[in-house]
Amino acid sequence: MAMSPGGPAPRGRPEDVDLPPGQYWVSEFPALPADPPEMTKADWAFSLTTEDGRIRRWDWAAFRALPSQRISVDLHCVTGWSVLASRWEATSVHHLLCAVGTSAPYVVVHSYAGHTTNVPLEDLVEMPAWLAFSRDGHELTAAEGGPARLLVPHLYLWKSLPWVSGMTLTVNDEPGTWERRGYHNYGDPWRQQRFQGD
Ligand SMILES: Nc1nc2c(c(=O)[nH]1)N[C@H]1C(S)=C(S)[C@@H](COP(=O)(O)O)O[C@H]1N2
Ligand SMILES: [Mo]
Repeated sequence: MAMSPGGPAPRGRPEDVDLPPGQYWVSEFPALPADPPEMTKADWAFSLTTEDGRIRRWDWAAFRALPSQRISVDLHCVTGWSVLASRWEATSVHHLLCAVGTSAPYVVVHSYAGHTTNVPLEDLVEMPAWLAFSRDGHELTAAEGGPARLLVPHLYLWKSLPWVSGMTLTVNDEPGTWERRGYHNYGDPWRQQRFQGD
């Protein structure tokens, strides 16, 4: 691909890709909130807590030693915009979950911003879900949700927590920050599950 002096050429709208109902295409990610938590890689860790209180922890070096892949994903924000074919480098959440034994059906995801979101375990195991640390060839900045952010491309983007800090496996489904504010508990963009009752 030709590079313009200022960086990669702007992405065009990929042809033959449908958008979920009610979504519009944007070429670039709108900015996240301006006050990202400052988390250096030296202090960063991802903690996985099982339903019976066992904790498995990866510091940055251990996390980056896991296999990773270059992926291209379509992401759909509940506010209406979609970015298609965004390019990330990421580790499969499945790799992390495989490190612990669990029969818990739900997951609460935590972020360094103090927010949480809930996702069925099956969605993180059966569907591709990722911890991403790089986008468009550069390491994620704090403004982009780094050092690492979750990507759950088949659900609305609020489920893909920026500044991810860990996950807790739970026996009961526990609504997270946005779900308690009235966003849909599951959030399937193809079924327009934006808010409770949709
Ligand atoms: N700190 C923080 N802010 C965030 C997010 C987040 O994960 N962490 N998600 C964004 C996304 S994807 C959405 S859709 C909105 C939803 O919250 P709102 O109803 O306050 O706009 O929050 C945005 N702000
Ligand atoms: Mo969003």
